[in-house]
Amino acid sequence: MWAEAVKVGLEQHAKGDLKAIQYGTAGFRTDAKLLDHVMYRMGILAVLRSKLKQAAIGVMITASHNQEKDNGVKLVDPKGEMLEQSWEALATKLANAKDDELDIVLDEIAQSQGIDHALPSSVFVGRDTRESSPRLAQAILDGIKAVEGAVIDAGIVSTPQLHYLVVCQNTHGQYGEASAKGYYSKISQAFKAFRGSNPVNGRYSPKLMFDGANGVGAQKMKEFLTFLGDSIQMEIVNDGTQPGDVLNGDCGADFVKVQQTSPKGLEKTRGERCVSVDGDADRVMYFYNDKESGQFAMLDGDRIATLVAEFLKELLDQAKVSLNMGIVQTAYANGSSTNYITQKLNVPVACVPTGVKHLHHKAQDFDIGVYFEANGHGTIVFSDAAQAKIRDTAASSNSIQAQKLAHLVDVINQTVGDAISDMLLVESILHAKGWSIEDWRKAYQDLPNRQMKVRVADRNVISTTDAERQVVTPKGLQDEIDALVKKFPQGRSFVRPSGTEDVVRVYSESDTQDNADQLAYEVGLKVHALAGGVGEPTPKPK
Ligand code: NG1
Ligand code: ZN
Repeated sequence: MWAEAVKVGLEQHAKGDLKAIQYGTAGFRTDAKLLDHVMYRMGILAVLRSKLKQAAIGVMITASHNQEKDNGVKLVDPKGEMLEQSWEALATKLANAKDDELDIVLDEIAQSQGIDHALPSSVFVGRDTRESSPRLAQAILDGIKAVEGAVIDAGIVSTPQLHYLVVCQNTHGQYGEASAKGYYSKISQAFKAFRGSNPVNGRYSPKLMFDGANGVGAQKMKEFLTFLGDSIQMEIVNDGTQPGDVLNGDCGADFVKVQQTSPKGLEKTRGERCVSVDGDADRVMYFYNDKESGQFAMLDGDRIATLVAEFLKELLDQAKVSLNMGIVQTAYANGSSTNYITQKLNVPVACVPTGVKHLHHKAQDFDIGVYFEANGHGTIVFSDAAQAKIRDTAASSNSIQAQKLAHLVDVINQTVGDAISDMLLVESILHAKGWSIEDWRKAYQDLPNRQMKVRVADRNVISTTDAERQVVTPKGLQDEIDALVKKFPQGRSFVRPSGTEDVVRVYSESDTQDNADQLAYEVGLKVHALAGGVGEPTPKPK
């Protein structure tokens, strides 16, 4: 039944002999030139998914922190989660089907899933600021149109805004109004209500510097500021409006995290609280350069998770609301943060494989699940019962703490990690505590660490277990890593294939930066030797 429907679009969006592509950690992601047919097909798949779920589905066009020339697409499920795993395989199958077999593969999917074509559908389409995004959005719209799906074109939005829209639509406005204005109003009102009328408190000042990665985050932050009024005093750099501005070019959350240095435009700041977001504004990184020494210091996702969990715990105790809370991390979490959580906070902590879907899922095991990747992607999810308990206590008692908790719940975008909402959450807590960014950093000292990439012929030769902390194949590699780790004080290291880039990632920690660098280097050499390294191994650290 699909042959006629997809024929017209197929001529325009043919795959031809382009090589196979895989739905990875964050959807399909590669050079934008290779994605047109994938977009067309994902438009069709989103319609099928919407019919199956009888709910709105989201499609976001972005390659997040990747370079400008890349792009990508990810599907958002009805409750704001990432696409269900079994459908990732269907997405991969559909994206790689030969042009003249597309109708057959579509039939197979529809039949195996029991999709009723007569049912209505609704697909939200959003895109980032990449030059290739409008063209790729058009391919998605063509796919949706080919199978007569209904589309809501959200235009340029951050990834978390798109997730928010989908959830608002599917909860019939219960989560909020399904519009950009609804998003800004809900969060900014809660932020102002939590904070009260005085933007200054103790050593906290409302002034901060914002690095927009020359992407959608800068645009959306500007819109947000019109709702926030004078509750925040912000200077935005890397807003993408200057000649020579390059998306994620020497700026943005990933640059700051991996390079462990200030982004372009903020190198000369001294003592100011600075924030970087990534190319689709779902990651946030705090940092500052010391007032006197100029020394760079970073506060990443682990720091946000511990700050938030500690504060929520205090508020819950004071409000006498009993709810269980847990923190979810990945193997990239700094060892010091994990120690701090277990020894000082006394909060249960779980470790899951990389990728938001794993974190989000695990976080739902708790009444309040705080999940963050070290790279600054994360949020807090509250069970329905937890939200009801907080709201009931706020309404029925005079507890200011319970009311504060209720406001905080609305500052948080629970649908997915959201750089701007997370930032406002951190700002709320620092304000409440009267803390400067230096005060925040005193909680614990990060272990020096290093992230590195190794190129190999086929990254899938590396398989892992134990939340990616142990290598299974190639045989012998884990023994080599264990032997190296033993040589370094407080050493820890693991390797895994990236789900978004064609590389193997190496992570290491040790007592000093030199040791962390050396450990990563030596582990990298073993990966290169045992897992089919391509080209020269990474040079020795200086
Ligand atoms: P990969 O390329 O699979 O490591 C990266 C991040 C993930 C996640 C995805 C999606 C690291 C080490 N990895 O995945 O945490 O954010 O991108 O954007 O930060
Ligand atoms: Zn991102």
